[in-house]
Amino acid sequence: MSDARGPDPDRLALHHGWTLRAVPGPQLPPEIDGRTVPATVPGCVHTDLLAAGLIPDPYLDDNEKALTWIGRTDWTYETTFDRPTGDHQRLDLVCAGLDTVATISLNGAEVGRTENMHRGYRFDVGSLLRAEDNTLVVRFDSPYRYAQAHRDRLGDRPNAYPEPFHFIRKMACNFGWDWGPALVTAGIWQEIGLHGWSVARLAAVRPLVTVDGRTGHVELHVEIERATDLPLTAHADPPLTARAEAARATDLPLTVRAEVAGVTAEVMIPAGEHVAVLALTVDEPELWWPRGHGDQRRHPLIVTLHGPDGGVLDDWHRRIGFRSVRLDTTPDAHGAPFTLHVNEVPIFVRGANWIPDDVFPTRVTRDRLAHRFDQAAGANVNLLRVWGGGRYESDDFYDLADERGLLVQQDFLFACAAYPEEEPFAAEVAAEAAEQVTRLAPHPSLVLWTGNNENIWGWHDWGWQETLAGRTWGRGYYLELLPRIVADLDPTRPYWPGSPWSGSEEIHPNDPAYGTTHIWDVWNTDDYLRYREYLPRFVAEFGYQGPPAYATLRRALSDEPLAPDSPGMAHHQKAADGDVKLRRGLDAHLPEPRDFDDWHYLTQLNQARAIQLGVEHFRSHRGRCMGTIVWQLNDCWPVTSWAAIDGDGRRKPLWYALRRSYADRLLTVQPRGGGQPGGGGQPGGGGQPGGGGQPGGGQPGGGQPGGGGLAVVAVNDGGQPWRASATVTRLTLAGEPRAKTTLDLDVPAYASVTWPLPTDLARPDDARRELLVADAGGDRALWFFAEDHEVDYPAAEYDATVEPADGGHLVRVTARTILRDLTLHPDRLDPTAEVDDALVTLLPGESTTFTVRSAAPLDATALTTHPVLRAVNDMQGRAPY
Ligand code: BMA
Repeated sequence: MSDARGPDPDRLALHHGWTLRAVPGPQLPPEIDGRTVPATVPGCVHTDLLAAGLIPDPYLDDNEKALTWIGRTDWTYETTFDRPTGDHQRLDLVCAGLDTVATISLNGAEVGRTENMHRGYRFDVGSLLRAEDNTLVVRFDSPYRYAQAHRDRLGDRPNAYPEPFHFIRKMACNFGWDWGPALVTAGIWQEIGLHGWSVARLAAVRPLVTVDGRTGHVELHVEIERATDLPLTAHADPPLTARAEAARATDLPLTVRAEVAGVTAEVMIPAGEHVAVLALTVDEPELWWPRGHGDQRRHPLIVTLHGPDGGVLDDWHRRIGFRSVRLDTTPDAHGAPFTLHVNEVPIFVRGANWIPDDVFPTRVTRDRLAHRFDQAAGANVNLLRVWGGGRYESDDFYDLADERGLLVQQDFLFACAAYPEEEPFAAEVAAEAAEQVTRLAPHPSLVLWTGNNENIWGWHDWGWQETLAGRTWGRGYYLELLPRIVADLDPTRPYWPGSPWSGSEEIHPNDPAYGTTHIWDVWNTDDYLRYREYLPRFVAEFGYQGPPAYATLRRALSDEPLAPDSPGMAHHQKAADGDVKLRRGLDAHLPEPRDFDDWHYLTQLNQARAIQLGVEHFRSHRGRCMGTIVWQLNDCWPVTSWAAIDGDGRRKPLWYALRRSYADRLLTVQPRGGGQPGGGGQPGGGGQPGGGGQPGGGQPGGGQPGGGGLAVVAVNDGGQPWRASATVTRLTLAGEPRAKTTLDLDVPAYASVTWPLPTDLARPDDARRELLVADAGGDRALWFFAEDHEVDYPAAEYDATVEPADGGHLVRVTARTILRDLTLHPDRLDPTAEVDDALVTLLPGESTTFTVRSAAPLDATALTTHPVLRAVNDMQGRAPY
């Protein structure tokens, strides 16, 4: 639970002996009716039923469809326990998280009711406990019934999906999303237990950490609860007022002490008072830096509460980091930037959007998060945005982010809908926000709060205003309540009302020239070359779909054979017209697939190409643009989606493309000169991109503006200058040079430099048979003058050898012809197999070595041939299907 501090004699976890049963109802399948099953706490109904063998795995085939009754059922959890020994003035039942509409009863007496998954609850239950055999029951009402009742009472509000997720304070994507199944959970989803205490306890500790020059400051806000305070529940005896009077008379003065980095502070809380503020000043503390900018030094902060005799009543420990954070949005000649400064250093954000890593949150262990974070860091990501349709991420999540120097942007939990501001929602949102801002305050990784995901944009552009006819939609949350809570409780962190948001209600919320922008026309309606028409200040979302790894599909789907439209594939594609959009992308760029294997390789490749093109374009405008957050890092189940890491945790080709395009040092060839942004300012007026520069979509030329030139751009997001001699060569596909130049790269730390190329390099003699290669001491950039389906590729020819290596194999491929985007899919042979690189383009005569790790030895021939080893031009000369 959020206030748990390790083994503690005063705390008793209530995680054992739970059972679960459904409240009878007509929707129940016969095998469930009347059954009581063992329950895991923390956990949820779905995982308990699965463990009991009563439901099929919701992630396989279309099992999801048969399980909708679960969210429409009421459920009862029950356990028994003995009263803990020890002499406490108060015994509280502490529930760190209940999902969602819960009635808690102890020995038949109602203790409380809750209706917000995103809050923790504490109930004074001492007077209800007996020595032995206490019965604790938590009943969960159907989230649908609750949400629909509020919807009917308040009037419907528009949203992105036909589900009532905006009428309940519960993880929105639980009701399904365009990458997620509708599996509406219930359960005790976080820790639950008893807390015995006397005199007083630390109710909230909120360190506000700032750095001023070389001095670190901790302004520590402490709130206490006294055993004599008014109880939270109504079963008090004697009556409340009499008890309160008696309490004030017996209150004691208390002391709070704090220590950090060798500095201590102490303050007295007089009788009857509940709050204290302590100031700790640390000279020249070692700082916490985001990864890529320095070390992640953390300092233990210890807070203790003492009674009049000096004895410790309660304590609190966290590791904080000294760092400053500032968001620069000062208007400039181009609009208004969105530049994050940490320790007064402007950071180019190389981000990824984060969704819940599993539909069932208790499966997301600390180890799993650590692995996912290593994958994020491995792709050179430096920021995760916790998207507003999920959850306020866990203490483990934030601790691991602190440890690894991953910056975190946390959305308040509102996504893709008009949210009611009437009660009970206004009070729930206020309480939830205050609790979460307090809980997350100690974490240096948290650098930005955002009001919502796409709701202000939706209000502007998605026809909501007519439908709403004046009803509330959340504006008061995003522009009044939440900024007030952040300013009151944690003014050290910036707040931004929405993603996207332009900084003012006068400016379209998705205007790329102001603040943050989401670019979705590329995926939904246009080609990915259109990324080049944008010159945004900060891209908070842009994404392109691809299917998961083959082994992931094979585990999840029993389709025989697999086809893009086979039943399981279709069920695990949740995006509107997803397959049509995938196909549109293939047609614009790649050869026609002949079978499922081609389709799988090419759609994954196209996803990687699209995002790499976007990232390289945005980074090449470093300065004007100061961040990209790709949609999305991860998945919550096996699905075709925008993710770089699929629902089984496997890296898709996009992951390798991100690693390359998010590297500290990026060498890229970009169109420059002629109608693209950079020459003439923002595409489109009034926030609607599209009117401006026109790099021809789909025409040969790989997006090169007609008649425009090319430039080499070197982007250096590392802390050292980048000095290298670079060669740029125009050559035939057979490797014969046609023109060549050399450049002396000298790129300062955290900067970029652009070199326009002379015409003899920028203009091919034959666009279908040539490419450009820029090389700078191992960093390489390629430019093809035509789309792949137009390039006159030779059929792929290569030599390959396989050698055993520690825990796997080394696969060495030597190209006899050009090999375009050579990729190994060893998971096709063994689901444990992984490879260290992908999307490698070799010129004739060049070699590369892939390191494959796998639990079992792999067949050498299979490993070096179709469909495991693929290149775009291995399809040359074969008929489409
Ligand atoms: C954005 C996100 C998500 C969605 C994604 C893909 O709108 O905020 O809501 O899943 O696009 O459509």
